Formats: sequence, C-alpha cells, structure tokens
Amino acid sequence: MNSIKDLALHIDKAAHEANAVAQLTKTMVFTEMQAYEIQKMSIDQRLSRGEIFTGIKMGFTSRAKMEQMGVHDMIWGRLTNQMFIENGATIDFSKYVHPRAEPEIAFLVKKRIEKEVGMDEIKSYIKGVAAAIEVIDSRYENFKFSLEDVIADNCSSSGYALGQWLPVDTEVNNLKMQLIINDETVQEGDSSAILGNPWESVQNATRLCEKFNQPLNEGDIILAGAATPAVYLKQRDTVKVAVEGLDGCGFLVS
Ligand code: OOG
Ligand code: MG
Repeated sequence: MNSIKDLALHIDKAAHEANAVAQLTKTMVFTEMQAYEIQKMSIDQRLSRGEIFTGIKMGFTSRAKMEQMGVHDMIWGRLTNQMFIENGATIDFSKYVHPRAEPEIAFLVKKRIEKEVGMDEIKSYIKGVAAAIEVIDSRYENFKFSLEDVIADNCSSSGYALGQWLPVDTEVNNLKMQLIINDETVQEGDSSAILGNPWESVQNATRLCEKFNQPLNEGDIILAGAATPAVYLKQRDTVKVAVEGLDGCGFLVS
C-alpha cells in the first residue's frame, strides 16, 4: 500500500468484510486532510456498490467520547442507507467487527445545506429531531486509532437507528439520555454534553459541509455525536435509547 487510494480500498474492504486491520498510519503517514480524502474514496466504493448517501455524523462532540477514545478533536463521517437500522429490527452480530452503541440525537434536513449556516438561522434548515442510537464499529484492531486513522475509517460509522421524528422546535438541550441494554441503564448523560447544546453540533456540521464540499439535501440526516461513552454489544442484546421528551428507539442483536 503506497497511495491514498490503496489505503481507501484497504479500509473499505475491511469494513465490507467486517475484518479488523492494523491502523493505516502504521503503514503510511498522512495528514488529517488526506484522511478525509481516504474517507471519501472509501465511501465512493460503497456508493459504486449501490449504497445511497443519507447524511453525516459528527464525532467527538462530547468530552465523554473524547476521553473514552483518547482523541481530542471534532470529526465527521458519512452515512449510507446500508447503515440504517429500522426501529425494532434485529442486527446480525457477524456483520460487525466489535460493535459498540452510543446514545445520540438526530436532525432531519429540510432544505439544501452547502454553506455554513449561523446559529441564528440553523433551525430553518432542519425539519425534525429524534432520539438515535449510533452503532460504531472501528475497523482497527482493539478499537484503537489516531485521529487520522479514525477519520480515514469513516469515523467508525456502521449503523444508526432513529426514533420518531418530532417537530424542529422540540427542546433537545438539557435532556437526560440513557442507553439501556437488556433493560439495564448502562450509560446515562445529558444532551448538553454535546458541545453545550446539540444545535451547536448541527451548526458545526454545516461548517464542515462547506469546508469539505459535502452538501446535504432535504431528507438527509445529521447525527450530533454521542453524549456518553459507547458500550460494546454482544449477541442477544436488546438495545434501547431513552431521551427525555423524545420518542425512544431500539434494536436487537442476533
Ligand atoms: C469514533 C466515532 C465517534 C461520536 O459520537 O463521538 C462518534 C469512535 O468513537 O470510534 O461517533
Ligand atoms: Mg457517534
């Protein structure tokens, strides 16, 4: 492997086949901007296999997540329809390397976003909010990576479940968020852990859309990032998220 393209094909294959691989930065040194190029090329592979782009996810927008993973900067990744988990569905454990779940809040785009939008205008670009669970599954051995590695690996994105969409003026800040596995609360946090207010994450998402030339269209989603550390899943788990004031969602692991 001696080019950005080789690294992109390698990480795409690892994701496609659910195999853990060594960190890409162990093979070749690359910058954060090159990591985003690798991410884009690896997602282009998925799109060429027929997957459809459905939005973006923000990462490391809470201190809890940054501390858990030992990484200190906001990141973003791309979502596709193949990652969508129908509320109440069963996911196949064998299709993942070492999946973890984390509680999130999702935003539904109302109109095209291609330029940074200020906080004063942000709500006019969004038509719904919902509780969400993100399934992250690093393609790296032991779930260990540098910032460049995780960006190249599409920020560990591998699945997302969504609760019922509620109107855009539904309060999303200062809400209790719980990740519940097998009827036990395994993580609990507050939505204000997401950059002080999850809307700040949406605002940052628009900034990154402009910077990386990745427009969002009506119907695309933005995941604002986890409010708590993520928890490893195992076979036969029942996974739910409860967010005060929003409709919850969940799935089973087979
Ligand atoms: C990277 C993804 C981070 C979040 O919500 O902070 C993320 C990882 O932890 O593997 O999705
Ligand atoms: Mg996440």
